[in-house]
Amino acid sequence: MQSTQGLFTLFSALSFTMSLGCGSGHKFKEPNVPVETAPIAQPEGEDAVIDTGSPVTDETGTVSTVPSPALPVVKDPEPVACSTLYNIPGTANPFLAGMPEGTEIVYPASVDRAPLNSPVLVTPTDRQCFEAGRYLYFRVEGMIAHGNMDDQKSDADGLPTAPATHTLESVHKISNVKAPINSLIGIFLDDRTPEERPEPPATLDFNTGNQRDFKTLAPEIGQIFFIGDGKDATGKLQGFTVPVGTTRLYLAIMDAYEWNNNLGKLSGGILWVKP
Ligand SMILES: [Ca+2]
Ligand SMILES: [Ca+2]
Repeated sequence: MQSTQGLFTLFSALSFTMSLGCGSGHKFKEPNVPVETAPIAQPEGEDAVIDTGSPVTDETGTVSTVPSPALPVVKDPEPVACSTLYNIPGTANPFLAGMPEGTEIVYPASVDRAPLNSPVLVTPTDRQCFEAGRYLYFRVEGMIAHGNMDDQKSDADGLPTAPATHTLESVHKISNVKAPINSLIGIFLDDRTPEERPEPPATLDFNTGNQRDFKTLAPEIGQIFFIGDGKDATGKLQGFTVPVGTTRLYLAIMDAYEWNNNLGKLSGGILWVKP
C-alpha cells in the first residue's frame, strides 16, 4: 500500500508541475523580437572590416597574441536592374509629368505639348523597387543637346558651365529646379496628377559641384531632382530614396525653356539592391 501511495504522490506532484507550465491562464508569451530593419546596402560601398588578428581575451582572462585567422572580405551586393531599358529624348520636359494628352506649356518662341514633349515614365520590373525608403540607382548612357547646335552637347551630367533653371518656374505644381543644362533629372509622382497637390515642393539646387556630389538624395513627390550620370565625383553610384506614396517615376532633361528643339537621347535603367 505504501508504494501505491508513493506513486500517487509522485503523480500528483508531476500533475501540479505540468499545470503550472501548461494550465489555462498561463499562456506562453512570445518574446518581443524587434523586426529587422537592416538598411539597404550601398553599392560599391566600404568592404567589411578585415580582421587584423588583434589580441583577444579569452574566458580565463588570458590575452592571446596569436593572430586569429583572417575573415573573408564581404562585399556589399551590386545593384541589379529594376526596370526595362528606357530612352529619354532631349525633348522630354519634366513639367509635363503626369499631365494628360493635350497639355501645353507656352514659351515665348514655341509650345511644348503632351505627349510629344512628355517625360519618360519608367516601368519597374518589380513593384517592390518603388517601396518607400528604398534606394534606387541609375545607369545612364548617351549624349544630349539643349538646342540644335553641336557645342550644346554633353553627357547626362550636363554642362557644368551652364547652370539652368526653368524660366516659368513651377508649373502644374511641379517644383522648379536648378541644375546644369542637359542633365538627366527625375520626378516621383503618386497616383494624383501633380496639380491635385496643395503646393509645389521647394526648388532643389544642384548648380554647384558640391550640391551634385551627394551620396544619397531624398526628393519629395512632385519635386524635380538631379540625377546626371548617377555617379558622384569618385565614380560611385548615388542612392535616391523613394518617397512615401510613389507609384510613378518620370525621367526628363534639364533645360530652361522650349524642350521641343532639343537633340540626342539618354538611355539606361534603374537599379536596386534586391532584398
Ligand atoms: Ca555625376
Ligand atoms: Ca531647348
